[in-house]
Amino acid sequence: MKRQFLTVALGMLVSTSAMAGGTVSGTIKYDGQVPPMKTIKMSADAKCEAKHTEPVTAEALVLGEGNTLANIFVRVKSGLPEGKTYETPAEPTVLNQLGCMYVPHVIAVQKDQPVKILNSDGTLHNVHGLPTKNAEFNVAMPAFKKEISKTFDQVEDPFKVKCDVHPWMGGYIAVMDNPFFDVTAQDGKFEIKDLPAGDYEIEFWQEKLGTQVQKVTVADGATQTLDVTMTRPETVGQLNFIVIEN
Ligand SMILES: [Cu+2]
Repeated sequence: MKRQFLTVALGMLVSTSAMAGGTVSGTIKYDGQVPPMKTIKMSADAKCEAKHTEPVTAEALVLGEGNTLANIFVRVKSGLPEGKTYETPAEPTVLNQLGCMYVPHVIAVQKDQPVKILNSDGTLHNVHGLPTKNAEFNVAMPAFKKEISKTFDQVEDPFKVKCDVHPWMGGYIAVMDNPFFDVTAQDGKFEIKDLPAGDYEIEFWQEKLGTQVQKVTVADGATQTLDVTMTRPETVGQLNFIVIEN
């Protein structure tokens, strides 16, 4: 009798965990003419220049094989349960200054989650964040200052981070109040896990291509594929698209 009860209890446990939410995943590609990216000249700082053996190009549009899109911030725009709050991860997200570039170029964190900003270059950087909802910040990181930590207490769309020493340096930080987001690497792949079953709008953001929204229905225990193509909006002129002054 006791044994039978245990079997039933275990069975329920397994089915509950298998049913806990669904996944949305897919690949984001670029469609359209690929504009040439401007080469960044780092001769103003010998330490920056020395970090690179290959020419460095602007990151306004970073493509992988088959025109997959890097640096796409993917998030749930609508559909999450109203009023639910989510735990803040204690683990920091890292933003490195490496070869006088921001690595990764785009990051996303949850509210109050630490962003560990590293200086791996042995040269002076100046991290200048330009949020509009969070407080603006401007922190000098001399060669000896290898690490600082920042947190953001307001949800905010991706905002620019720049370096006042190296004008070509630019990156983005987005702040979320839930864990349902991702940022693509060069393979263009994203995955948002553990979504409660329901209907959602998923938003895709790229710094020059703008945003795109797709609808998706998520079922418990299932993966829904959402392959997305982004292209240059009419309003972005071809030249504007590629010009990054340095
Ligand atoms: Cu710098």
